Amino acid sequence: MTEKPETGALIAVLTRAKHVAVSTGAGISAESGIPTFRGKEGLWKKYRAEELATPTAFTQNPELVWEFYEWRRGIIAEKVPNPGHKVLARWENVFPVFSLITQNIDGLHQKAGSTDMLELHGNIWKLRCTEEGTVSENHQTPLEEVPPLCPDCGALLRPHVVWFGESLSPTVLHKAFQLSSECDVMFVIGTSALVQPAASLPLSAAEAGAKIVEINPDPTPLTPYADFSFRGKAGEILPLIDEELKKELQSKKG
Ligand code: BV8
Repeated sequence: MTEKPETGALIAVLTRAKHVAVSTGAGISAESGIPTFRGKEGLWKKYRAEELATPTAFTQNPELVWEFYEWRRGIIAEKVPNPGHKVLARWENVFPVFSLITQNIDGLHQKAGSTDMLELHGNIWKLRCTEEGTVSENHQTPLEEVPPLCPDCGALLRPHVVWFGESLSPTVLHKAFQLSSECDVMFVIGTSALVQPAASLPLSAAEAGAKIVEINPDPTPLTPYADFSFRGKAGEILPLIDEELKKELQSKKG
C-alpha cells in the first residue's frame, strides 16, 4: 500500500454506530494464501465453476467434483487467518451489535476467533449425506476414501456447500437480509460483488440507510454505491482502521 488512507470520516461514523455488519468474500482470505475465484491465479481459471460447483457436475462425476474439493481442502488446511480476519474477530466485542456474513467456505473466520457468523455458502469442512441430509464435520486431508460414503447408510457424501443453481438456506438468507436492513454500517470486503444473492445484501443495507464501506484492491459493481471505498488489501486496511478506531474510542473514554 502506498499512502495511508484517510479514515477520519469513517472513524466518526463507526464511533456512533450501534450495529456494524461485515460481508466478506474470497479476497479476505487471499493474504492467507487461499486463491480467490476470479483473480489472475483464480480457482476458476483452472476449473470452471459451472463444471464443478454444481449439482449436475456432482451427479455426473462425483469423483471429479470431490477431487476439486479435496484439492481445495488440502490448500486451506495449512492456511492461517491473516490480520484482516483477526480484526473482524476482535470487532465482535467492540460494537454494540456486530454481524459477520461470509460467502467463504474456508472456515478462516472461525480459526481467527469469530464465533457468531452466517456462512451463506456453507463450509468446506462439513459433509452432507445425499440420502439422509445429515451433516458432519470432517477435517481429514486427504479423506480416507474419495468420494466419501455415509457411515450410516452408505450413500454418497457431498460437500455441505451451496453450489451454483442451488438455493441458499432460506433461514440463513432471511437472517442475512434482516441484518443488512438493520445495520448502520456495512463493510463489504474482498468480493467481486457478482454472485447472487450475496451481492444484493449491501444494496439492501444501503436502501435501509446504512453507510457502505468497500475494501478491495479493485473497483467492483458495488463501488459506485459505497460511501467509503478503500483501494487496498484487507489485511492492511482493516488493521489501519482498527488502530484509528482504538485511538478514538480511547480518547472518548478520557
Ligand atoms: C441461487 C460455494 C436461487 C461453492 C459458491 C441473479 C442474477 C444473476 C445470476 C444469478 C442470480 N441469482 C442466481 C444466479 C445464479 C448464480 C450466480 O450468482 N451466478 C453468478 C456467477 C452471476 N447464483 C446461484 O446459483 C446461487 N443460488 O441464487 O439460488 C437459484 C436457483 C436456481 C437457479 C437460479 C437461482 C448460489 C451461489 C453460491 C455458489 N457457491 N461457493 C464453492 O466455493 O465451491 S460461490 C463462490 O463464488 C464463493 O462462495 C463466492 O460467493 C463466489 C466468489 O465470489 P467472491 O468471494 O467475490 O470471490 P472473487 O474471486 O470473485 O472476488 C475476490 C475479490 O477479492 C476480488 O474483487 C478481488 O479484487 C478482491 N481481493 C483480492 N485480494 C484481496 C481482495 N480484497 C481484499 N483484500 C485482498 N487482499
